Amino acid sequence: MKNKILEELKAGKGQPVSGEEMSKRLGISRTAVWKHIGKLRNEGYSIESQTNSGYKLTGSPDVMSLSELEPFLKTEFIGKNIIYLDSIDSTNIYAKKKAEDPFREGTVVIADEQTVGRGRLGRNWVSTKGKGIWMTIMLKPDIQPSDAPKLSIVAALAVANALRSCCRVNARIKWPNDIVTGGKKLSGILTEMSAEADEIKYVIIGIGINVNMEADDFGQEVSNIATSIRIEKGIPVLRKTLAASVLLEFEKIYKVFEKDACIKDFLDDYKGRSAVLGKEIRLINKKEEITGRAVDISEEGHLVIELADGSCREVMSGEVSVRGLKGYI
Ligand code: BT5
Repeated sequence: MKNKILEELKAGKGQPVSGEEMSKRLGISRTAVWKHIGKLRNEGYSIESQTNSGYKLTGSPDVMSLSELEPFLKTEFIGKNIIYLDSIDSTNIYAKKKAEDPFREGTVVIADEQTVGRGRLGRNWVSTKGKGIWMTIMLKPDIQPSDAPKLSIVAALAVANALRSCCRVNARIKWPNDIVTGGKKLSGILTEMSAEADEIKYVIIGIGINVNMEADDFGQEVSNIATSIRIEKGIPVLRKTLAASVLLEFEKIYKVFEKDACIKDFLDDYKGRSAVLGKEIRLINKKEEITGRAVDISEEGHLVIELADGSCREVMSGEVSVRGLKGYI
């Protein structure tokens, strides 16, 4: 009912909406209308009450529910179904449970806070309430399971593009899918899949973006390597416009990718945003540690490293650090 009242107020387009008319239209008492108005105010909506003329919506909070995102969302199917949660352990954990049953392609789970946000390999992801975009896109692409990791490339490029166009942040991609600026991490992506033989049951793509976090929010250890848009730009940013822009960028690139599971058509864009190409790097993965120069990214999404002896190695996974003034960071 609260959401219906909100719709009524929004339909007023800045003009007062009479409490009596809302109560008639919605079949509830005027006292009930007034109580729901109170709840909306508690959620951060600014609503003026005007004797005789009714209630006027004068401001909306930066909430990423469907009704708040919709006016900004220009997509065809990504985010057309949004599950908005005030607080959850992890949007990826939630999405995985949801994906066990049939779901609408492009459903997006968004939380205002994650209490157990997850990174890769069981690592922790700091997800402070109200200060970031913590969301998971749910997909069932018609591609081979072996091609699914390329979706992280799709997501990383989408996030980097959105950060640039929406916030004018010089966002670069640290292969394969960290988004960094000035050597610090602004966003991370966690892609997970469930598949049987050669069929994908679902892929979920978790995206975390530090939007309005301040240094204290990260905790001591993470604050050395992390940053936010607010820290970089010095001003707060509206999360819903950025979230809508990420989803639109994602949809554009995903539509190209889905045709033949190929990243060729946007690989040059990805390379153009790279934070590692041309740099001396160190790569550590489960099997080995390699130092050399990052020279290319293949159509498989692998990183090509030129070793000291001039030979090249192609690697599928690993943590990259870039050689800087203070060794590798
Ligand atoms: C990632 O892991 O970068 C993937 C992060 C994915 C987060 C999203 S949020 C929505 C969805 N739901 C989830 O539960 N997860 C996804 P990784 O490369 O393993 O990086 C993790 C490391 O980054 C940690 O060990 C910390 O050192 C650091 N870190 C933790 N929180 C951070 C933050 N908010 N910003 C930057 N770095 C952070």
